[in-house]
Amino acid sequence: MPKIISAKTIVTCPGRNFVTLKIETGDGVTGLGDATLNGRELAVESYLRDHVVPCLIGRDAHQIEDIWQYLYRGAYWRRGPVTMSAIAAVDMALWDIKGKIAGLPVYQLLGGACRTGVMVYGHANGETIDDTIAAAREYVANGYKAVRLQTGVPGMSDVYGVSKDKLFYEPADSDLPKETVWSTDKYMRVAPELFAAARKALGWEVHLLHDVHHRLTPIEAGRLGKDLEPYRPFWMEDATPAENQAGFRLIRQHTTTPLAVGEIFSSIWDCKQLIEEQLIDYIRATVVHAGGITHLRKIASFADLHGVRTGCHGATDLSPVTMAAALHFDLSIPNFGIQEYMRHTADTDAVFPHAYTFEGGMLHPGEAPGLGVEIDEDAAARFPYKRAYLPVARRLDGSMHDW
Ligand code: EZ4
Ligand code: CO
Repeated sequence: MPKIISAKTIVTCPGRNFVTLKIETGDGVTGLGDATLNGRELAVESYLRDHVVPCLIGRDAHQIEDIWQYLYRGAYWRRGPVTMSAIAAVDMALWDIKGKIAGLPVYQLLGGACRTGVMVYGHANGETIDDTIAAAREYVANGYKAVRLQTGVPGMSDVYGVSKDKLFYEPADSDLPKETVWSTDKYMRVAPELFAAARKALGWEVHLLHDVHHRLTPIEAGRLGKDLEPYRPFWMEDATPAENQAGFRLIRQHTTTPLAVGEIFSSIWDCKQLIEEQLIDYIRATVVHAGGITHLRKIASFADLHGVRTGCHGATDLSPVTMAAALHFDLSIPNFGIQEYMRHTADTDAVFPHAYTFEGGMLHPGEAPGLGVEIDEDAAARFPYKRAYLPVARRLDGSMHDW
């Protein structure tokens, strides 16, 4: 058996922080897992280093499901983003090892390809509607079939999804959480204007998406969904926080705009009701934050039974290791919907050389055995950890809102 003889964490900041787990077997086969939890990176790193790695030594790397169960049930303290990101990292690394030993890309181990490639969407953003549309045109010119649109809101200085550097939007950009101001009224007026202008300028062939980023109440989300309906968005994302899954019933009663949610979910229990009652159309749970490939497959199978498709989170805080794992998963499941794709910086790509490729609006994980991603540890060491937080949002009267 391929016995696990060592495992270590690697923290690096090639433009942003990443936590990576590297597992090695007695035969010298190595596997990588991403454990990055934006703004709380070191909590997961400690969880792995101090509490998980000692339990892995000597185990059979082939026993992916058993090790998953061991870490999930064995902790006693179940679920939550820290635990599930740590388990995810182990899971990814073990799939990577299994693929390398088999000489097969991971998607082959998951049942083989169900499609020729994975449709992705890019992020177009700008301070004004015109700037956003200009950015979207660039994506379309580069072959993208789907583009997410976010725009500045007049009277608000910082808006989620809008950045000065259009190519590499990175919200975790300050040493302590930046304080931003939020006005639901102003936002609710601009978003439909953006979509009206975008359809006029870009036509109807391209899929257009929008991320509300947890800012609305269910009835407000119903209103916005209705206002966006004439422009046929591919989805409205994270319209309202989803701790209360029943809240989505209210949105559903008011709009036919497709709903996506779940980038912050850590297990199937965060979306069981949403899926069972068909309150959403796309589940956004990801490999790194929802317990790895092993657990995400369960979520996807459950979703498939209820006509819900996947739309995995794929922002820059998910490392190339997660991106590769997501692509193997996306390629292999029947109910794939779309994959988010924010390009990483050149420094990040240099630290994580990878086999996945982009062509004609589609990503493909490549044919390298395992996940098809490596880590250049010398390069990683040149970029030490740098504390970075996501912003917070306050309403005009100073009270806290959801960022
Ligand atoms: O704000 O990943 O859809 N993408 C997003 C992201 C999230 C970040 C938080 O870490 O909502 O931009
Ligand atoms: Co989002």
